[in-house]
Amino acid sequence: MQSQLNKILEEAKAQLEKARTQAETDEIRVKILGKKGELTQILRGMGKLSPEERKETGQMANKVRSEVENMLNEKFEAVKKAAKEAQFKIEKIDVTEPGKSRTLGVKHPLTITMEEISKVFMNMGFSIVEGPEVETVFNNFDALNAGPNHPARDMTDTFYITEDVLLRTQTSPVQVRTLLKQDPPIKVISPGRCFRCDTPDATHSPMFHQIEGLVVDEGITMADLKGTLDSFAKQLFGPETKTKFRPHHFPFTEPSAEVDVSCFKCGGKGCRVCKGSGWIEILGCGMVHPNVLKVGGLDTEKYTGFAFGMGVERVAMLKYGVDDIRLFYENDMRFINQFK
Ligand code: 2NL
Repeated sequence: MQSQLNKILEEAKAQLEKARTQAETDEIRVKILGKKGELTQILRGMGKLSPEERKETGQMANKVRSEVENMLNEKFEAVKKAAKEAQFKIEKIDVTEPGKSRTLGVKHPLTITMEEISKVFMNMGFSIVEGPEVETVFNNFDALNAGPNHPARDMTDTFYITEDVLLRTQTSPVQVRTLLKQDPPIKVISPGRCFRCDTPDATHSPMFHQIEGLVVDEGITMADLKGTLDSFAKQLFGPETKTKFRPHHFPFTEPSAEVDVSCFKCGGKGCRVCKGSGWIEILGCGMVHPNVLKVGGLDTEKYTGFAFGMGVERVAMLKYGVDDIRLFYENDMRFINQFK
C-alpha cells in the first residue's frame, strides 16, 4: 500500500509537469482526489489493515494527499497566470500609436450662401417659409399677375407636368401660399430650388436656387423696400457697400426695380468682377402689385407690400469668384472642399 502511495505521488508529479491548462489540472485532481480517485480508494481500503499498519499508512496517505493538493494548487495558479498573460498579449493596445483621422464633410457653397443670406433677413425679423417644388400653374403664374399670354408661361421655358401642374420657376408660389393662409403683417423669405427649361452653360442651369422675400402690412412704402435691401447689402457685402435702384419691370410688382451693389472687389473703381462698371446686379424687387394682394383677399387701399428675389448661385459665384455655375452640381470634392 505504501508503494502504491509513492507511485501515486510520483505519477501526480509527472502528470502535473505536463499539464498546460486549468482543465488538465482539474482532470488530474479528479483522478487522484475525486470520489473515485486513486488516493480516495486507498484511504477507503485502510479499514482492512491492522491498527499499527493503519497508523503508519494513514500518516503517509495524509502526507501524500497534502503534497498532491499543494502541487495541484501551485500548478493551477501557474496555468491561470499563464493564460492571463497570453490573453493580455492578444489584447495589448499601443496607446502611443497615432489615431486614424476621419475626414469631415463640409457644407456645400450654395448651402453656405443660402444660410448666410437667410441669417441676415432672420436678424431683421423675417420668418423662413418653404413650399413644394411641384406647384400649380395658379400659384406659379396666375396669382402672380402673369397674364394668360405672358412669355414666362411658355412651354419652352417651363417644365409642365400637366396643364395645371409644373415645376416652380421661382419660389414666389410659396409667398402666394403665405398670402392665402396668413393675415398681415407678413414678413417672410422663401429659399428653395427652382426649375427652368434652360440649356446648361456657364451661367444657366435647369435647376437652381432662389431666395424671395415678401413684406405686407399697413403703410409699407418704397422707403421700407430700399432701407431693408440696402441694410441687407451692407450686411452681406460689407458696411461700405452702396446700392443703386434701377427701374425695371416684373408682372408681380409695380413699380419694379433691379438693385446693383457697389463692387465689393474694387469698391467701385472698376475691375474684372464688375466688368469695369463698378456695380454688380444682385436682385430684383418692387412694390407688390395690387392684383397679387387681391389674391390674398386683402383690401389694397389698406395694405401695401414689397417683394424681392435673388438667385443664390449668382450671389455664390460673385462671393467666391466661381466662373461656371455647373461646378456647383458636379460634386467634385476638389471643388467642394475649398469652401471650409
Ligand atoms: C429676380 C426678381 C422678384 C418678386 C421676385 C414677388 C412675390 C410675390 C409678390 C410679388 Cl408673392 N413679388 N417676388 C418680386 C420682385 C422680383 O425676383 O430677379 N429674381 C431672381
